[in-house]
Amino acid sequence: MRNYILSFFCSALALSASAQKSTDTPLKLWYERPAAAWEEALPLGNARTGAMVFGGIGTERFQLNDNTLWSGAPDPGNVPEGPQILEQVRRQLFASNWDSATRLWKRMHGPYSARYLPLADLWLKQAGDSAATNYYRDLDLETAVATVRYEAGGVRYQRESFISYPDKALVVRLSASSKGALNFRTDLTSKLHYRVSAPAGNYLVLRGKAPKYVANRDYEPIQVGYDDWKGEGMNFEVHVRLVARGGSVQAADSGLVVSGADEVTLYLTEATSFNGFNRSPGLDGKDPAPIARAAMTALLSRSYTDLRQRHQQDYQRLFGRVNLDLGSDAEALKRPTDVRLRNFARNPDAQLVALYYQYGRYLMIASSRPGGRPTNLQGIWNDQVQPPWGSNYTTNINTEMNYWLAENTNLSECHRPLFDFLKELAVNGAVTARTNYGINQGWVAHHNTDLWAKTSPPGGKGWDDPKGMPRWSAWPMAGGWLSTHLWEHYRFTGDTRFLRDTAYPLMKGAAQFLLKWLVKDPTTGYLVTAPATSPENTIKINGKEYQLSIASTMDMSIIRELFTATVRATDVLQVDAAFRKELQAALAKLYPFHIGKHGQLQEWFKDWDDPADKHRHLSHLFGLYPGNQISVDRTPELAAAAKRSLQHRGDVSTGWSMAWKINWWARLRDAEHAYSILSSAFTFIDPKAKREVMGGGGTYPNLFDAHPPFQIDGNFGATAGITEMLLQSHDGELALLPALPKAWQRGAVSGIKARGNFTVNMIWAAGKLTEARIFSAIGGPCRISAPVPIRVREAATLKGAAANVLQLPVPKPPYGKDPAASLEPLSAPTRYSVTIQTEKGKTYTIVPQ
Ligand code: FUC
Repeated sequence: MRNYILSFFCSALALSASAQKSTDTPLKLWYERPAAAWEEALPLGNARTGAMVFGGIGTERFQLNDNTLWSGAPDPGNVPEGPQILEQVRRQLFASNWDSATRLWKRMHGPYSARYLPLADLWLKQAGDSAATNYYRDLDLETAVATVRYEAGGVRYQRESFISYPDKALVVRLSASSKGALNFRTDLTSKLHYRVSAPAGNYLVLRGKAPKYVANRDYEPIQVGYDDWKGEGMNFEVHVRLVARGGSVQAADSGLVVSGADEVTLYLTEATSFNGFNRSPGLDGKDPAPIARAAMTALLSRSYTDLRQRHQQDYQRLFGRVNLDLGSDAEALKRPTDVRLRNFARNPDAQLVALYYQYGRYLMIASSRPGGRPTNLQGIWNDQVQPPWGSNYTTNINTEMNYWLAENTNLSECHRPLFDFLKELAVNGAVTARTNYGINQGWVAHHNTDLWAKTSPPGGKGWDDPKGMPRWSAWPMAGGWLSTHLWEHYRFTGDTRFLRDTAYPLMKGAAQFLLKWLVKDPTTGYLVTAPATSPENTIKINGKEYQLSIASTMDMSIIRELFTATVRATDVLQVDAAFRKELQAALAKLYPFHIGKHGQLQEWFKDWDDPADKHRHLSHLFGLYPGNQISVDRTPELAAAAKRSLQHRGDVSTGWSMAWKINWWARLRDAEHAYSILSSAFTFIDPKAKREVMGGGGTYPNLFDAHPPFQIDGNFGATAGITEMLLQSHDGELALLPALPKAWQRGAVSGIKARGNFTVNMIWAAGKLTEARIFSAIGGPCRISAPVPIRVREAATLKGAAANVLQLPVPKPPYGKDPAASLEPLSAPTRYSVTIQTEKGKTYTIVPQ
């Protein structure tokens, strides 16, 4: 263990992109049985094609996805009479008629988002015996290869599979210990409309058609509606080619039959007719056939070994940047992953936490790569035609959480699909802003979106859906929140060209819309939002629930965060002085935070908070995380109020809610509370149990997060949270080990990132920092803090450092207090800091004094 820490620490210090191979703690999810349920299968992906590998014995199944395969077609759903509706809604709100405002708002509803759909299934059916011994399957996170091995009838079989990003294909290598032992049939099926043909003896093609409509509610008359093959709805093709060594491959009944082969390589490529967010995929789509075929043809010139090497190199370039060692338990390592998960409460083996952490990074690489679409509620993995919440983009937390780990776990380029998507949302969102709200500047997006970059409020257009709720639909804040990701990308990378060309225009557009969306509250004189929700929660006043009011804390926090970032961006870029002034003026007039009578951070416009409320959303804590308005050092009173709100809500909730709580407690520097919530993520969830839709959290055998049901945000949010426990950089300094729990007495991490483009390696023992190395990619002053007095080994410390990307000043937000509120400002353990002037390309060693 000790050697391992040292070796990885030293080699990682070179901060090279090459992968570090750990020997005694393999990063593998492994099992002794095939997957009996989808949540036991193992995910592969190149961010476009996804596969869940079941590892069956008689029958192997690869459940396939393509991240552009969604139902429907562009359907803006804007409401031309919107400006009048808005006026009426506001009139009701300012007269405190919350209910009539809510009823009126429903007329603003556009259609629900489209649904993300499964592509196809690839089946390999082995002839003969399905009883096997010595069964083993795994997913190796260091290579992104899934392997299945077993013995049957005296023969040892092995299947190895991966999905290559550079070569755009799923590749499976089947081998056996005896000559001629491979006898199986290959079929393709789909849950959507499809036809299969075999244009050659070793080649299969599945042509498919997606529905033009998939219902959101089970009471809609049409649940899954198709056009004919030439009509509306996505077209897609899946191509399979088999190459056998020995024996034969023949086409039979739309399948391929392999007889007596020694070894078989299966290649699968696929494509959809997706032709951009604003084009009908059925009437104006691309032809998927030549795309899938061209990808297949390109594979012909490469050997299996070559393809595997190219895949590994590409993958390890990203994955190998970070190592995390929290210690390991030799006994635990001998057990399959699902057993370790079941044992976690009794034996919280820290290597499972590290494995889960790296799995979060693996899932990000497998589902979000430059040029592709952003990850949806299930990443790219979905086997249902009507998946929970349409497996869509839910932007009032889930889509954002999916990207919380992108920067700090050193996968910055995986963030890019989200930025490309924002460009599309900005196009559609400008039309929605104009049509629905009469706002001619900037862009808006609401709580759900999809492949078609839908920006109108969801909720059911043209029919009065009883479940279409203003408590989530009246939320024109998605553009604002998502745009803060652009700013964070800049803060982590210091990439000014990105800020100028990509980030700033989008941030500006989101801010322009929100400037016009704000209205003056006639009673307080502050700028407020109206209508306002605290996403999905309701206000409880004298036993009655209300959905809408004005100036929710979350609305105001998102606006404050975005405006502050946009002002900073104008400073960095030296542009738009007049606009900057407008933003500054608005910032000064925004309805402030309030501390309510229970000592809580007030969620609503007035002190309506119910301390018994256990709602999963705690959107009013946006300013603590992911925002940067509430901080233990700068605003200890607000931090104490945020803590009180967290205590009221409790720990147990849905998967993503608990992941958010890890990040909040880490920001409050309460290591033990953050760890205790993280530990409860390791509650084994049996996929065969009823797919409950609200709550509990936990993890499925394949380490997918359970809302339940499966939602990938919890995986990503927890990985981000673990990083936040080890390193923070939001508050003008690089805080080393800000929330290190007792459970991680010794450990090491390398390659994680901080704002200001610093790469950080740390080693600690007996709960105390032993050494940190900080690599500065762009230079600049850097304040470093730690729980112990520290010094810099080989650089002069700076007095009164100038601000850089890391240290952009963050203003203290003003706040009011209920006269009845009583609480002490939060006091956190003492920290010690040093400031250095870093030079670009240099590494600095920090040691305890
Ligand atoms: C929001 C959340 C739910 C779920 C869904 C996808 O509606 O409140 O818990 O995560 O999104």
